[in-house]
Amino acid sequence: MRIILTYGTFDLFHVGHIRLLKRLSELGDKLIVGVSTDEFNLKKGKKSFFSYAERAEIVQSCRYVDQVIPERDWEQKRNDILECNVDVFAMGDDWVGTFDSLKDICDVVYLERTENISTTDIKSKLAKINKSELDKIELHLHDLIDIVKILSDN
Ligand code: C2G
Repeated sequence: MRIILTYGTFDLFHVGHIRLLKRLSELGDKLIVGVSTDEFNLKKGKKSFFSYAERAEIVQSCRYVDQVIPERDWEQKRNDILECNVDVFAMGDDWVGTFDSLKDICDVVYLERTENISTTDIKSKLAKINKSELDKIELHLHDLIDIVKILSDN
């Protein structure tokens, strides 16, 4: 039984996450995912849209994932690897080199990230859509006000 372990926030679950988890599941027989708790997210400087419970439920529901555990701090990886008999610790390559110190107890691999998608991008695009929609509505409102003024003057 070849066991794979990864960690992440997995907020606003998207194809970048799915493609990584799919590739990780193909590396072994069991994929364990450490999902960052809301408290740990704050330590990472992140505020996720979905709560830990929702993000854990979404990741657990993914066909490629066998088990979800909470990621509460930076230091738990070594202990998790030993306790879960992990063979391969893997992350997206935005983390390349960061966890090489774990190579004494398991293989450490970094897989290519999926280009052009991230939770941060999704959030900023959504924010812009609201803004541009509001701007359009405001423009039409001013047109309506002008028409009402003309009509009331006549
Ligand atoms: N990812 C990816 N492609 C993307 C976006 C993310 O392959 N377009 C990968 C990341 O490289 C990471 C995983 O998906 O391996 C989860 O990404 P995040 O939810 O952003 O997690 P992160 O903030 O990187 O947390 O202790 C490790 C941290 O908890 C990792």
